[in-house]
Amino acid sequence: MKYEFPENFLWGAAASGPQTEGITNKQHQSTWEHWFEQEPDRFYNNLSNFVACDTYNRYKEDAKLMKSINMNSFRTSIQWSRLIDDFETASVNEDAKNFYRDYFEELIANGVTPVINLFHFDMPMPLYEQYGGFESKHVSELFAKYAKVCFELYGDIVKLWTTFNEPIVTVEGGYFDDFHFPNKVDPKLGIQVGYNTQLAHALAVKEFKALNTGGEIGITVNLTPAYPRSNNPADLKASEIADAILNKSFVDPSVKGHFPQLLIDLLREDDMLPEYTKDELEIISENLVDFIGINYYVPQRVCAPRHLHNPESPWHYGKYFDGYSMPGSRNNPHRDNNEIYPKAIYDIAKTVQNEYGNIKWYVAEIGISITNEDSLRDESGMVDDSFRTSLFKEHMVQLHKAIEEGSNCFGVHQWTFIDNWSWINSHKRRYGFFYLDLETRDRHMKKHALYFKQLVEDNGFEM
Ligand code: IFM
Repeated sequence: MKYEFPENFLWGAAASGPQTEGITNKQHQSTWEHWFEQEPDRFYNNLSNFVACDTYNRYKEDAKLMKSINMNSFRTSIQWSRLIDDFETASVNEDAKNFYRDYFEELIANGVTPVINLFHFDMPMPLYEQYGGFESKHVSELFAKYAKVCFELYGDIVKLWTTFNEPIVTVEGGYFDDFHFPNKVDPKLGIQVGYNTQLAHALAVKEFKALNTGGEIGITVNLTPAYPRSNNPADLKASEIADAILNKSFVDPSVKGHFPQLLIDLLREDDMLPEYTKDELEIISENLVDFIGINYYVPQRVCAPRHLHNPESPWHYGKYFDGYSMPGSRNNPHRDNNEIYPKAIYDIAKTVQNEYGNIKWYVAEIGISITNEDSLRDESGMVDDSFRTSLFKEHMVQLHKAIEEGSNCFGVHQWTFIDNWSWINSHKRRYGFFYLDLETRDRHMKKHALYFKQLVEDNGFEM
């Protein structure tokens, strides 16, 4: 059967500034460079992002590589800590300004539409030192100023923008589960950070709409559909709560203009509501997105909590649900045995269609990780990641079915273009179309990239 996708479908890859650019000519640190200097042992094999893909120096070569595999679009992010010199006034660093313009123009010259994100976990360190980052609403306002500068500088050539990537991860990592700086276990503050992030998002959307540059703006969220273990009411309740907290918390306010009632009730009951004002809620409700980017990696199997929450422990949403490993599930031997469940893409598409007014959306990341790709080389030395190709196809079949049924999906970006540095996992897992040699930083095409090239040429595939 031939699976054909809509005309002008975006086919490409996603990455981010802090994971690719390296620190060449960067004035300010983000929290990531700072944290690495303080605690390098927290990062897999003690590898920093100081060089990463060295994109700052190699973006011209990279734009050609994108073209060579027919990518027609690419998401990366501007680094706040690179572009802005003075965060209060949002004054611009000239070198950074020219770098990003040249980078985006180079993409366009190679037939690649840029999708530009503004914050990918990378709080400028001076803003953390002075204000605690998004712990302060002043930083939400500074974010909107920075966003406005980006729209003014590049709005003529960038037509697709997103404000944040996976905003919930910063909250979980930084304030609940100790895998992002500032490594505070302070859930109430974390919830405030989440709320202030949503406010920053809405303020940025407001700036965007006021400027009227003619493009579209969205937010990128990581969705993990919550599947209950059974129809037992306790399991159903657990999955409903997991969904409200982990999936709807940022999507509902961005698309519908208000936070999910279940989330509000639960936080009120536990005395965990953030500080908010009526005016702020109005800003959130008035500044809605044009589209959503959705990152999908794994499903979430959920059951009722097995144990009572220890009242002496800090509050955690885990008191309402537990993760559950489904007997008989298919798992990825190349990545910590994570579950493989392509149908989740269909389920996500249907949720967007049925619960979010069939808003425009795209798969902003689909990531198929392989930990040890060096063991997969063929006689020519090319990484044979056919495993990635078959899984990719299975996910695309599900997406295709949803599109046939009316889902308003306009593209697919694979995470990622060239294997890149990924936070505390540094270079542990590889996801790219191109293999990154960590000694030379040279890029080598993998077999899946050839499949992708054909897929874009045909705007579909046979299976
Ligand atoms: O590297 C990350 C990315 O920054 C956000 N989504 C998941 C990727 C792989 O872990």
